Amino acid sequence: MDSLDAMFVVHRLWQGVADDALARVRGMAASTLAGPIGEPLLARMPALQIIANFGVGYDNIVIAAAVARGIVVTNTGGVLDAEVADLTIGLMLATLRRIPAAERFLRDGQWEHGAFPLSPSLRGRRVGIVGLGGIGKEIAHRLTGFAVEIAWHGRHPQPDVPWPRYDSAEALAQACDVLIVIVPGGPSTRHMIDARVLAALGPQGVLINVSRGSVVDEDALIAALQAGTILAAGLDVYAHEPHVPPALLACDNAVLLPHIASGSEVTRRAMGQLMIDNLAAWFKTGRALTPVPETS
Ligand code: NAP
Ligand code: 8YV
Repeated sequence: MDSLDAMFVVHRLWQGVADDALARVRGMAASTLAGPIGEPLLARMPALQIIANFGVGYDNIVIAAAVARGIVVTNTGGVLDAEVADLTIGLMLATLRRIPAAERFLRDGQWEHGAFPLSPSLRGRRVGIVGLGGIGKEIAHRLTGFAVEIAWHGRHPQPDVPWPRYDSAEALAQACDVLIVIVPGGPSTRHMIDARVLAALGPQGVLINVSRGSVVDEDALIAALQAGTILAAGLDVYAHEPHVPPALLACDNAVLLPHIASGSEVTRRAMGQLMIDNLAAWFKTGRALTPVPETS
């Protein structure tokens, strides 16, 4: 905010902005936590040229509405890939080895009375990645150091990738026993991970979701965790953040994080800088640095 204030006249939408001021706004800095940014808001901002999003995902923006108005949308891909991949690996291990439960066990003084129960393991598992983009590839590269088999699903083949591709999330789930989900949110991936995919993952299967809550059918996931259709889940994202359903909170076989995958100081600063650089470049040169494909 300090950097934006130094460069622009900034109106803070959450404090209320008069219609005549809104009508003169030419650039928007947005967060993936704010939304949906669609026609009702854009219609009040006829001078808007660019929306710079703080986040690589931009499902908070109704992209067709922005395209229809000729508005450029930018995101912050790349600068967060390594951070999100690191957290994903941590969440996967925490879920399999039950690290949060083990720590609670120690702090509760239970170790005095006996050892923590043996946990499931990553050893011998095959890990499937749904969405082999910038972050998915960083996850896959980290996994090569863990000596596990890797496979993936995406809509398009990637000839340079050494890992086998499956045609659907369900086929990938059938072939794997850890499923890591890292596709964009939005209508095309809504409930892509449903009861069928979870059944295919199987009773020893572990789901790790760091993408968007909308990608997983949350009710089906809760039912699968309760029934033992899958073994466990590690989640960073939810259908209605920051609300997490009580039934999910009650699942001992779930490790639940509050959407923190990119949430280190250094990475959030890099994301903020790229968002600001996009606004600065646009108003200086008429070109954005990292426009999303729909508006590039
Ligand atoms: P990216 O580089 O654009 O990669 C997305 C990948 O998903 C692509 O390889 C794409 O391949 C695949 N994909 C897209 N739609 C698909 C579909 N319908 N079915 C199957 N595969 C599909 O994006 P990224 O930087 O890796 O980020 C991915 C997402 O992670 C973001 O959009 C965001 O929602 C989420 N994210 C979450 C956090 C967090 O804090 N938890 C942080 C960063 C990102 P094809 O086009 O070939 O299908
Ligand atoms: C952030 C994210 O939590 O980049 C994304 O798509 O979900 C995360 O990096 C988010 O952008 C914070 O607003």
